[in-house]
Amino acid sequence: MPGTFVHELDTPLYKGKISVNTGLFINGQFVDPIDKETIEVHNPTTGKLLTKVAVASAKDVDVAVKAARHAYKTVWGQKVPAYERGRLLNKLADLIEKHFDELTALEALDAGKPHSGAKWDIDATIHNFRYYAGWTDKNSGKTMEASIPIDETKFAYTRHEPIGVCGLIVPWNFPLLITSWKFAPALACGNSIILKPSEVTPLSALKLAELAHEAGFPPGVVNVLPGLGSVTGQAMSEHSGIGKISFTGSTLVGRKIMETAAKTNLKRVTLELGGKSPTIIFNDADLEQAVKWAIGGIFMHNGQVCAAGSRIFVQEGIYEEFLKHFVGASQSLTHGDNFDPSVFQGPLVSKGHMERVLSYIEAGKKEGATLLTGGARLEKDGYYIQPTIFTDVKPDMKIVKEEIFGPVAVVVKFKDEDDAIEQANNTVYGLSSNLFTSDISRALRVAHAIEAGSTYINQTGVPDFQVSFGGIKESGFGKDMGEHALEKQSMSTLAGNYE
Ligand code: TAP
Repeated sequence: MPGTFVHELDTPLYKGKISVNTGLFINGQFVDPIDKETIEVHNPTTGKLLTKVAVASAKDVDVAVKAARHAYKTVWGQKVPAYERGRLLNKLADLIEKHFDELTALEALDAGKPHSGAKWDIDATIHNFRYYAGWTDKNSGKTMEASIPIDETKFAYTRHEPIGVCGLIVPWNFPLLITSWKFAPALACGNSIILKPSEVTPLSALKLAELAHEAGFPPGVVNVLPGLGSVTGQAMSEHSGIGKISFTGSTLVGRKIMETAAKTNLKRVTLELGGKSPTIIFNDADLEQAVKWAIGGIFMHNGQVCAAGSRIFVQEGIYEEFLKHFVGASQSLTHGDNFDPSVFQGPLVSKGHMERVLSYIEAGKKEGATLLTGGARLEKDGYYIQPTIFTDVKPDMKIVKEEIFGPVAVVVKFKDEDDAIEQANNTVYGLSSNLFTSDISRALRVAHAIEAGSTYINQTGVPDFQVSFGGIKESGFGKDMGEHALEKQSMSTLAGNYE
């Protein structure tokens, strides 16, 4: 049965021990799952088994929901002052900071992130916790005049009350960071939470459970259930004791969650889903900067980024020049072990995902696109794919239409501003977009015409914890980060004389 995963590392970037409890975290303690099921967790750099962790069944979900509801009603929710929630979130941020090196190493090991990328994630996670700690006592309602019936002593006010129990379901690409986008605001508002990490990367969530307990969150307020999406995630979506699911993942699963919510207790749902984001580069852009950012935009973390700039539109005047530098830069990227400081790209997260990305590359070749560079697995252990660039693509090709979530870019020529906007918007997705130009008026005009939740000007997508982030169209709805993540449940009260 699950116990503690202990791993010694002796690398240039981390020397020391990692230890993570691999049970289910329910009601303030690690417990075995009722059905005693476990799942294997692999190191994507080597393909070897790291450990096994518990799998939560629908029965375990039910136990966790009961614990979370009990805590919400008795020691959390409206029973605890806002400043106390802020104190606990700040304490948790301090503990994450204390375990910074261990968490960074854990994320690099489990998710296949280069150490520098994992470090960035943990740093941003800490900022995020502190940001929402500051919001706990500032999320207030309004006072309004009441005019029916006309009486000068009557007024109305709204309060922002917590929802109750929130289910958080997260993917594997930024395991701890995306968790923090949901975990911190849900607790800041006074909700109890049940977190389900991806089955591929459950370890940092389990470490977070341990740290939340140490920070002093009362038992039942924070619960972490590793498990399978089709079992644990599905049971959470069905459970009528859960008032909201905050989900980040694919559009396919997002749809399923919404359907399940509609068929059960009409729980609230926020969906942060997939993308096929455009990067638009105009003739007047700083070419060197545009190449640098476009490379990061699609090849950082192997393109396993929701906002990855996977469709690159380049204006006719600089198309050939851009391609020459873009292909050259992609070929000079370094690949290898995540604990080697010179490495830019680690492996893809799993064998299954690598095979999925390779099948997209094959589809691109079959459908007649020109493969300029890459297109194959790297000859080494682990799940590595060469940075891959296609040109001569058509709008109906799979590699242009569908989210690949891998190191694969398509580069397309455009004539003018209108053409760029039309091509960029020719997608069912609307998560993010990037544009490069030295003309500020054009930048603002195009930013407002692109159908995407965020637009980055002269840089590619780097979310900021103070700025809300989320998509439109089939990229979902609801926001993570910033003030907008503090989902408000306004309750109005009308007060005044009896007459
Ligand atoms: P998914 O396969 O959708 O999985 C996301 C989470 O949902 C995982 O925890 C998964 O569990 C769980 N899940 C799977 N089936 C479920 C079900 N029937 N009911 C409830 N939960 C279920 O996505 P992924 O492969 O982990 O991540 C990649 C996708 O996430 C991409 O589409 C990417 O664009 C998107 N993403 C979006 C954003 C934003 S901010 N919009 C950010 C990051 C990633 P298992 O792991 O056990 O399957």
